[in-house]
Order: sequence, then C-alpha cells, then structure tokens
Amino acid sequence: MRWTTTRFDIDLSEPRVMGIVNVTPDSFSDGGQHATTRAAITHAEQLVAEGAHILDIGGESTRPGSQPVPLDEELARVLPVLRETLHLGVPLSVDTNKPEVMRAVLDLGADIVNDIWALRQGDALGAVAAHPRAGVCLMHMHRDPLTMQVAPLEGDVLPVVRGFLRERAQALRDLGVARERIVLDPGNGFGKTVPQNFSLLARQAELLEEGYPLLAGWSRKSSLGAVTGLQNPADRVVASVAAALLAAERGARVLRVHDVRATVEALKVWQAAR
Ligand code: HH2
Repeated sequence: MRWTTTRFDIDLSEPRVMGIVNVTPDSFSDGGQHATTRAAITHAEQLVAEGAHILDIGGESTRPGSQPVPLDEELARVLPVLRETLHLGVPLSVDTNKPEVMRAVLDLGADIVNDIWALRQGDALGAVAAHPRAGVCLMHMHRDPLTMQVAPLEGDVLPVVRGFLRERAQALRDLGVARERIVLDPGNGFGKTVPQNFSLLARQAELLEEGYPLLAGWSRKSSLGAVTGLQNPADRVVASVAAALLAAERGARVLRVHDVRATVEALKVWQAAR
C-alpha cells in the first residue's frame, strides 16, 4: 500500500507518523508574524528529528467554535513555513480548505493537501485534480467548525461517515485522480459525540473496506479528555499515544499527532510485537 504524493511515494505497509505544525498565532502582541514563522520552522525541524515521516502545516485553527482566517493571512502564515521546510526531506502536507491556498502551496511544491472539508469549498476538487501527483486526505466533518458541536450527528454514525467518504473519493476519481493519491479520515471530533468517536475507532475495519488507506487524528482530542478527565490538552499525551496505537492496530496507516517522539517510540514496540 502506497500514498502517491508530489515528491514521494509513501510506503504505507507500516503506520506513518504525521507531525502537526501549527502556524496559528493566538497573540498579536509578542513580535507578530516573523516570530511565529520562525517558531513553526524550528518546531518542524524538531519533529523531523524526533522521527516524523510526514509534516502537516496548518495556518487556520479548526477547533470547535474557531473563526475562519482570511485568505491573505493564511497564505502569509503557511507559505514562508512551507518554503523553509521543503528541504527537510519529508513529505509536506498543508492543512487547508481554501482552493486558493491549495493552488499556491502545490505551486510551491507541497506534497499533500489535507482538507477537513474534503474539498467541498469552491473549486477545491479542481485545484487538487489539476495537479498530476499531489496526495490528498479527505476528512469527514458534520456541519462546520463553528456549529459542529452544537448539533452533532445523531444515531449510527459509521454508515454516514463511510458513505460521505466514498462519495468524496469518487468525486475526485471522476476528475481523473488516481486511487493511490487518496487517503480517508473519519474526522474524529468533528461534529460527533464521544461515544460516536469511539465507535468509529472500534469499527475502523469497516471503513477500510472502501479500499483507501486511513488517517487517524486522535492527538490530544477532547474525546480523550472525556474518558480520562484530563482538561488540559497538553496533558493527554499518554491517552493520545494509546489511541494512536489502537488506530494503528485497527489498520490506520497515517497517525496525525502533536507528540511525535512518544508516538514513534510506542510504534516501535507495536512493530516489534507483530
Ligand atoms: N484535526 C484537526 C485538524 N486537522 N486533519 C485531519 N485530516 N484529521 C484530523 O483529525 C484533524 C485535521 C484539529 O485541528 P485543530 O483544532 O486546529 O488543532 P491541531 O491542528 O492543533 O490538532
């Protein structure tokens, strides 16, 4: 199993760790954009040193209740970090839902587009399909980041998620995108209840029947807070590693994580036991 991307054919016969690089300044009072850019590049270098196989660079927070970032601002955050990390020797994914950002980062050489909207904004499908090789991750989200937790999905979520992901992947295939370029993600936390998120993990094998590799995003998520009682996301490292391992055991092949070192160590134990 391989993931075709712009510069790399990623071998997914083993789980790969995707390290999260956020370029999302919360404060404008402390040196501004330049400091943020430098910090993100340093963080990216650190994650590669810790063993990240892929980096996921994001310029817009998608936490529940978060506000959209204007196009110019997102480009100003993401492009300098992308430019300075292209030489690191690992595939670079950009977490965005804007077709304009997709085109700009693919022009610059990004390897993967990771979209929590599964290419439903504007001409995002066309932006990815126009590229001959870029990889793409299509994620399921119910509603949007502002409202998804106000009215989560109801009932048995798996068939809904599965049908949605199948339809989005087919829309890309219909535009000539090769199957090997596509990875699917059930979208843990995006408009689902805590039991629904765990149910999707428990029944992950059914999603694999669609024939695409799966990405799992459990890192520091609130479902882990709900079952451990840990309020602070940064305290959820052990819980995150446990969830990542369970996802890997159930067939996920890309693990999107903040805590790369801990996840890589745990995966070594998992691999040794296989
Ligand atoms: N989760 C977040 C962002 N992007 N992409 C995929 N494919 N899957 C996910 O589960 C996923 C994602 C969460 O975003 P945010 O709240 O911005 O936090 P962070 O990026 O720090 O994890």
